[in-house]
Amino acid sequence: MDDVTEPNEAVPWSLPSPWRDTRVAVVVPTYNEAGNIGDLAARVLALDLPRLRLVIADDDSPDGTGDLADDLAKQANAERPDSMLVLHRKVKEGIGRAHLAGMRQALALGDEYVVQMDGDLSHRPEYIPHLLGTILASRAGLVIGSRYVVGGSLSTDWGWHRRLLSRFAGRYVNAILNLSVRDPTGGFKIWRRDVLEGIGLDAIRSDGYSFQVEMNYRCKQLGHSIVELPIHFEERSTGSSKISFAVQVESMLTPFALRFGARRRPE
Ligand SMILES: Nc1nc2c(ncn2[C@@H]2O[C@H](COP(=O)(O)OP(=O)(O)OP(=O)(O)O)[C@@H](O)[C@H]2O)c(=O)[nH]1
Ligand SMILES: [Mg+2]
Repeated sequence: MDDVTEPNEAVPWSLPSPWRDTRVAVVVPTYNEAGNIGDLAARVLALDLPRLRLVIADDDSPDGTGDLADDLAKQANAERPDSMLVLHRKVKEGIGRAHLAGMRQALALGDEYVVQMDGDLSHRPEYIPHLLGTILASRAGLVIGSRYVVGGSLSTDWGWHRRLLSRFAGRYVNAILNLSVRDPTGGFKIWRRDVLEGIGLDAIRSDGYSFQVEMNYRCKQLGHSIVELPIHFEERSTGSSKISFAVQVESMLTPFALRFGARRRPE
């Protein structure tokens, strides 16, 4: 199927009660996102979800993202207590480790659903109520904001080589792990708390982007269903990508390790 290139609507839904009162954490790992964090926090906290908590997991960004996030959290918490939290991690350990730290914190605080999203505004915050409504309605273990289901789309700024690579990565992962998910590498997701507890976050090995795939695989192994919701994926407008060569190698090897190697777990 060809990519659909028109952005679909991202009108923030107002969910009906009691859904809008769900305790939901939105975990965002950041490394040098000073140009994005203000807009991101404002858009997340403007959603009509009074019990939403924004959790930033910053790895001591040299551009001061962590300090900016602290200021934003101070303001946010003055308006609505406990609405924003910043984790300051000492070392840059990869997006996977940062997500895990944020998820652990959310679970410890009693949040019932956990959203994970990037901090570069590629993932439109306005889709969060759509993700929450979908997981509540479907009782899936995981809902993925998907670029590759009907109605999903990619920024037209993505060149053909990037589209090809992303499609190849998805096919590669599905071929090895049989996930039957159209966007297995996507990073805009919502989890049910009990599924994260069942997976056991301490057992997750991925540091980088293969975290997404490892988590999907564990979810499926536990017998939970995965639902995909179409999203439009934006190109980042400020800051730069953090994908290193080591992270790309990890992404290539992880599906094998999960299926055949050291990370195999009984079905
Ligand atoms: N805390 C933390 N966050 C990270 C790390 N690496 C990446 N991130 C964040 O993870 C999110 C996704 O990273 P990006 O660099 O945008 O990677 P990407 O979206 O896969 O690639 P692009 O499409 O090129 O932007 C962003 O919010 C980054 O700031 C890391 O080592 N630690
Ligand atoms: Mg990005």
